[in-house]
Amino acid sequence: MSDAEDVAESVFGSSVERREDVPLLKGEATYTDDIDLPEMTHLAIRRSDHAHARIVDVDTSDAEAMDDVVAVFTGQDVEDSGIPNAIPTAWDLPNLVQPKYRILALEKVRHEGDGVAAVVAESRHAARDAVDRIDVEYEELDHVTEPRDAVERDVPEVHEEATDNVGFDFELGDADAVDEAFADADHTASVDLRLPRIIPNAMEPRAAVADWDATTEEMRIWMTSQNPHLHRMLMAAATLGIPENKLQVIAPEVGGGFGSKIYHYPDEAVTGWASMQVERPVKWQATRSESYQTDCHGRDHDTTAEIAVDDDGTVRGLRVETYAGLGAHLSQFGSATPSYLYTTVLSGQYQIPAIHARVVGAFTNTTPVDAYRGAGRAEGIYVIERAMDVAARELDVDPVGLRKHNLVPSEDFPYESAAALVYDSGEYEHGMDTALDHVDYEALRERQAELREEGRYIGIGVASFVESAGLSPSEAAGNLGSQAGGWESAIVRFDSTGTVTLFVGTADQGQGHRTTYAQIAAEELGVSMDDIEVVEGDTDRIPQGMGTYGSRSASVGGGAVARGAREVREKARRIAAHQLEASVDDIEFSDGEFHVAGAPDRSMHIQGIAHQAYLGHDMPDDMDPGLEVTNFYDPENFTFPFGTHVAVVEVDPDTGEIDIQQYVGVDDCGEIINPMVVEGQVHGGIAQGIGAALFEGASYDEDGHLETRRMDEYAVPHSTQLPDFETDNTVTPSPHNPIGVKGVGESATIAGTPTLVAAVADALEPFDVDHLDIPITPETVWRATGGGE
Ligand code: MCN
Repeated sequence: MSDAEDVAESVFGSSVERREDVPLLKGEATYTDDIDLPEMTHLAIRRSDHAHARIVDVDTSDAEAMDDVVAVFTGQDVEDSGIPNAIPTAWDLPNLVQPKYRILALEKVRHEGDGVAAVVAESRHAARDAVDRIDVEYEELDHVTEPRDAVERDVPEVHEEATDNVGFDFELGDADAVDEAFADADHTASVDLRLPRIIPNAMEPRAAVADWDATTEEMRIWMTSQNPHLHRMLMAAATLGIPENKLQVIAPEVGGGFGSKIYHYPDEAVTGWASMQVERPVKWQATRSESYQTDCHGRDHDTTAEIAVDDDGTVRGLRVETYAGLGAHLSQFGSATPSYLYTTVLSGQYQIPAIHARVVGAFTNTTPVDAYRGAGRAEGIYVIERAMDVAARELDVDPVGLRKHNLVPSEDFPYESAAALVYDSGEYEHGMDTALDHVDYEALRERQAELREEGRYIGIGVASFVESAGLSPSEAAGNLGSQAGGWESAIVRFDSTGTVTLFVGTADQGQGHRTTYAQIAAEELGVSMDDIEVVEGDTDRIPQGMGTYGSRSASVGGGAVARGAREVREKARRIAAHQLEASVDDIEFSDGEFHVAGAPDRSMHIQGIAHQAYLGHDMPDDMDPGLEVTNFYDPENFTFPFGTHVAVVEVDPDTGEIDIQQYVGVDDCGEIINPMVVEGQVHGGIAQGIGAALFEGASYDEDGHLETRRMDEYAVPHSTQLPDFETDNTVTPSPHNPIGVKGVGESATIAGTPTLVAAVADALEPFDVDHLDIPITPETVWRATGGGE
């Protein structure tokens, strides 16, 4: 992978232990809630108890009179302060309806949890007590929580601007070609799919600490952020109106994000605004229930998928119609996720000549929907994988055989799909065979048949995926309406004593960047990892960045680190040539040492060159002192990780219980920086994929109240409910990435859900069940097999 020549023992590619773990495990890491500032106050937010209502009056007098209350603010106070007060979307679509989204509600609340007022008090408890004493008078309005109902039924509009609650109506592909394929094909099959809302459940609920300096008019804000620079930009330009160069955003240790900490929520902006009003530091820390109610939810798709296939198994076309819930407000990626990220992966690993998808984004009186691990890609792969399984049933053929018949062959890469992506590289059949070998697929099918004779039902689920990871080439994103770039920046800085600091614009929430970035630089520079520090998550220390989401850090952030390190190495090579009085072409590099070809004793170590570079006494004529490079890496394409996962389950039709007997995940993320980190990512991903398949799902009651508002009401899988995972990798490097890597952070979540659903549906084939909606609980299975009849 590397340009570094002759590195004795490769650091890149080895399972170096995560350096971040010791402080995390010992409780020594600093999270946002650990920040305590002199004179700090605490903020709590009064949230709407109604799904949809007009605000008649907000009486704050009782709250204001309480001990320790510093101030109480309403949406009107925010509006009157003259800040821009408008949370924007990060992605424009043709005809996207963008209603104004204020940081505290004015006139109307549109979902349970909308912020109506805020209290600043001397303590967290005083703030929370006072919030309950704010008297809000509402005039209740009818509401809607289901995306399809929001558009098709005669229900009230969430926003006056969005007729029939349509936020956007998006199409991709060639409808005529699909009609023709369906008219010509030997068979068609269809499946209705409901993907419920997923609550992201990061271990650390969201939090912010804002410190406004009224003298200098500078704001420093610590927050649980996956993308501090994006948050800085949005607070500067769209919500608070503080110039970007007077605003510092720091993401200290962040305890998980899973997509939920990308979004610029109102609450962090309210915290900042409140600090400006009271001219003291303000802390806000969400409770778990508050997080359930206000952290963006994921998924919420209601889909009909149709597939056309010939007798010999050739897939001719795919037609998809989806109603995607946007929630009550447009989040930053609420528009892009169900449109571009979703529809463009609908071809999966297969050659499908004709694809057409229509997505209607619907406003509903619910928590806004944004990214959740696998965002858009998980929903798209779920559709194509379920469609392949129902097509196999229609043809009465083995689902693996059908898949193999349609895989994109290795020699066809780069492959342009009918869903507008160009896949960079893939060895799909090899990946699939590797997974099938792990379970001995043929033998397993025989065992399944034998067990069925005995009245036992095992199911074998196989799902393959390809994912557009590494968001994204800036130009492509710009052409599609993105308001942000897709590059990443890294500063690679040698100090004068030879230690190295990497300043990278991504922001770790548990992925292990401090280890893996150091591995990349150690490999490129031939310097010990012990001499390399990694800095992320502070907009004053790292001037520019795009953040961590879309499995982009290894490929885009890592690409910037590698390119920056190579540039630094080349500068050092020229200094070495100058000081060793040799030509640059004669200078060889090995294990951190530059030496003159054929004269190994004439050498200088890169760390010694760093010292020389900062002395500046003896530099080449045209060269400035110092040894530091800033690299902006803008990839030419996404990377396309892929893989095949297999699950074996046994289902008890009498009790509905599902026993996962075996789970195999074979992933290909190109070159692997750290196999142990990758395995950890895959384990977590599978757990979340299985969680969505069998356990998780947010629901609203008929009054529009979130029913799943606490951890004992929302089933996150326990480790005891999950099997041991068998994981393996194939390695197909990305040809355009500087270090050949592809992303891995979301892969297994994308694969896990269709794999499990396929396994349960396969087990229930004798009961004529070809699909069950998720989460598939024992009750779902019991009913599907005739229980209760
Ligand atoms: N890696 C590697 N070799 C590769 C690819 C990746 O060693 N070929 C390593 C990377 O260096 C990094 C980790 O694997 O340490 C994940 O890399 P990548 O796929 O680039 O993903 P990101 O670091 O950009 O993380 C984002 C991704 C997403 S989108 C979600 S959602 C998610 C995930 O990561 N949320 C997580 N994994 C998570 N893990 C934890 N612990 N917490 C979250 O909130």
